Amino acid sequence: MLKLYGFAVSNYYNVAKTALLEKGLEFEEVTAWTPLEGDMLRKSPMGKVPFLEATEGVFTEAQVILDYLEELAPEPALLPADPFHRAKAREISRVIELYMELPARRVYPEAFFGATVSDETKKEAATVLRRGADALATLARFDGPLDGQAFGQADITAIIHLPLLRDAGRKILDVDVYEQLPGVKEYLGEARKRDSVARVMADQKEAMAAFLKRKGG
Ligand SMILES: N[C@@H](CCC(=O)N[C@@H](CS)C(=O)NCC(=O)O)C(=O)O
Repeated sequence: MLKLYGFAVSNYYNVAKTALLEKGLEFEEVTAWTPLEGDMLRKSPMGKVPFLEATEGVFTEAQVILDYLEELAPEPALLPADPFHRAKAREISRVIELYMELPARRVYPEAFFGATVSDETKKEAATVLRRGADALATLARFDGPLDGQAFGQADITAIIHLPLLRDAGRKILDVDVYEQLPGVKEYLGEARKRDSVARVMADQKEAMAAFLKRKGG
């Protein structure tokens, strides 16, 4: 059986978990806290979660996991059938990860863990985040599936990452990406009704207490 390693507070872990649930695949969740050590670090050499263990071995990176699942279990599809629309769906996911989640992540230590981030970092992060949100507003629609096709990878990426990065942006950078994304609140409200998303969010809420305890919160 597939084993998903990580913890249910991690947004990247939750991207992979939502895809597994959407696919209806059987999988086991194995808690792996960061910083990873020993055998866990050998399985995920960059020290990050999630990582997935299949019968043949282990691999890392949420997007790689999504693409593996798509090949392993093509139905229900989480990417459009034709190459062009697949590329457009992946483009949305990449923009969210590279130009929204990653810059916002630079200020997570201050937003969520009581640390301090330099003004220079904040300035850089705010610039990229604003551009990323503008790009997403251009590429995606919020009145149904983001790519205008069917619910899939791009939606999962958005549903899991946007609320967290928006929180950090609002708190620390004075950037509210939702103001740049008309219709996003209604879109996310609808998305939360999906069984997969509802389960992931409920599990995340439950896991938060254990997470904060570890962080000393
Ligand atoms: N590019 C990675 C990012 C994963 C990631 O940043 N995970 C965080 C938890 S949300 C983590 O493991 N952080 C620990 C670290 O970076 O040392 C992916 O897509 O899976």
